[in-house]
Amino acid sequence: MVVNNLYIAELALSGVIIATVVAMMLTFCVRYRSVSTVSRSNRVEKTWHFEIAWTTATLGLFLIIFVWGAQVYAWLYQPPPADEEVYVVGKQWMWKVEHAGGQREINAVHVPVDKTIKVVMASEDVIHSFFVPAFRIKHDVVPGTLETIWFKANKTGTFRLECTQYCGLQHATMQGKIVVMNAPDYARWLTSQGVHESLAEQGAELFRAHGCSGCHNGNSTVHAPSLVGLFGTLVHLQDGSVRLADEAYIRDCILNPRSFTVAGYAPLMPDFAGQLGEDEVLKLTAYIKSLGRKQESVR
Ligand code: HEC
Ligand SMILES: [Cu+2]
Repeated sequence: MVVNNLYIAELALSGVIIATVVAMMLTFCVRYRSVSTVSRSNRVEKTWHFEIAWTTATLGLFLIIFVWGAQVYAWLYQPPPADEEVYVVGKQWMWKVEHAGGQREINAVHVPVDKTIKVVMASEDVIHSFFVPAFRIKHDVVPGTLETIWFKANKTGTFRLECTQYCGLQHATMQGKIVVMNAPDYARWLTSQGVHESLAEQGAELFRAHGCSGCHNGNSTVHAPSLVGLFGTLVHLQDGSVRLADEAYIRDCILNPRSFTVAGYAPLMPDFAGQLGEDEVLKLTAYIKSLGRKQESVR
């Protein structure tokens, strides 16, 4: 495994260095102890050549580790295209999990084996951290943003999920499990949950209930952008910058619309902070994602 190799290499390198230093220390302690009679003449003067050589050698070694580590980091934090998405909201002191099909669970995440799973995470209160030791993934869940992480489990079983950010009195009990199942078992599990509405459908209802549709579907009096096909495109903002319309962007549009305006529109988007919880925002996001591709004529 990618992370393990790096870890073992670092451990081995540190081991070699510690062993060398300790071995030399012990040898010299014994050899030159005060009662020993070995010759102390013939002292070696330190030379610049030697200093420079060992400094560059160790620097080189550690730079290799650095570049390697940076590569692993980039790999970990750039999710490949996901087969499945799971939405996780951390709150004191539990993990609330929702699947795209609308299935909900608490402190457990059921996923299929050998599939790339993208986890979209939000916090309702304080900083939590989503840690699955067996998968070598850990990511802070910070209030006010959406974080994503991914994994691909290559065997079935149950793995521990922990919160590793001290988040209050019951932090130690904020534990859960990741249940990795084979495809048929997973399909059976999904249907056994008895859900009638997918996340996107629930989002569509919120979209009507909170009046979003009043402005955002074509025939309204307010000039608001169509959200059809918005997801995954680049949005030009009034201040000239460009943002990728991902989960975090949509969240900002809903909860923090005052901080930016879409180019070509008046800043009329109301602020929904305090009215919509993180899981509702995730549902709206799922709905907006489900809206398919934008036709060029809409804008
Ligand atoms: C009063 C009308 C109005 C309502 C209600 C409204 N919006 Fe908006 N929305 C706008 C306008 C105008 C913009 C573009 C200007 C801006 O960014 O402020 C916008 C921008 C957006 C964008 C960014 C679109 C893009 O092309 O990048 C998203 C996403 C969005 N709104 C989602 C929502 C959701 C979800 C709701 C309901 C919870 C909602 N809006 C309710 C008027 C509205
Ligand atoms: Cu926590």
